[in-house]
Amino acid sequence: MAKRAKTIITCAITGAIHTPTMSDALPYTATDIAQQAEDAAKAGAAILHLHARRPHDGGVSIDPDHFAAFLPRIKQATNAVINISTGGSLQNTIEERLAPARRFSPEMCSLNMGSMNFSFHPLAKRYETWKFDWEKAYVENSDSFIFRNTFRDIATVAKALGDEHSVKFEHECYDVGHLYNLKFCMDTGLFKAPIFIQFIFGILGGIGPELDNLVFMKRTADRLFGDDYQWSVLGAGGAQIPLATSASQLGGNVRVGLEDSLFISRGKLAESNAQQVAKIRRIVEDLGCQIATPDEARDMLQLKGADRVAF
Ligand code: KMH
Ligand code: ZN
Repeated sequence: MAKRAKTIITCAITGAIHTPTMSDALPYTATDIAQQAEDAAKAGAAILHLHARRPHDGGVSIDPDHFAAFLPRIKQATNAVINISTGGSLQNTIEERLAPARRFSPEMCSLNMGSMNFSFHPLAKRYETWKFDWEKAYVENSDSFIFRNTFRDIATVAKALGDEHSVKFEHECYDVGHLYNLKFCMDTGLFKAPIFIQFIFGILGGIGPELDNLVFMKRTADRLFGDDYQWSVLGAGGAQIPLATSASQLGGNVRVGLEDSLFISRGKLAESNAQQVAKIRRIVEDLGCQIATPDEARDMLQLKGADRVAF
């Protein structure tokens, strides 16, 4: 029997969906983002997917200076692969969204593979009072968000980061059409194998979090990419741990973190990113798989190496 590859755990530390009112655990100061990232890496995350936040009120930020306040600290404290988001606040231009990765030249970046509705406005109904002024309108207005990722945007990111900085992408695919977008881009030479696909389930605007959909996405990717890809699963909210568990059993990698879910179990808020990493690690190991170290993840994804980043 072929030797099973190890499971890469990605942890997405803070993101652009949740707001400080929703959980005291959601980090937004540089110190808290760095500490939670370090703890998540110690718990077993090989890759840290990072957004920045405004330190005074937790607002979503793409200001490179806000990244500068935590990236070197994380690099000093861990060997984890740093993955910088190019999603931004879901509302920025592609040039704005590129700025942090252009400056810091990380080993990895997210790259969203299609334009879509991307909404979390139903969350607003759960809260009567809010910690900060911006939060309520941001969450409510997400019902008008179009997350723009045109073919030209994708090509711009591929050139600016892939060609010029040897960045490897976490190709975020929220629906089956995004796999075909990715295949088209591969056929036109934008990306080289092995690609790393993040199958995303449960975002309002994307495919739902049913196991059938995971199998369908995986089968479609197998057909389109053959052996030339690595894959991982991100389930939003309550789907996070169940879908990650299924993914690891099907030979895939997993993503957890407070960006995607604030919970550790049904109705119970997570205390930290590290708690979610520890939980999925325990499950993956109990079910007979081994987790990948950061260097093993570098090998599996053919990354350029931590010595070639600019922070
Ligand atoms: N929060 C995820 C569902 C990005 O950073 O580019 C999407 C995401 C996008 O991670
Ligand atoms: Zn993200």
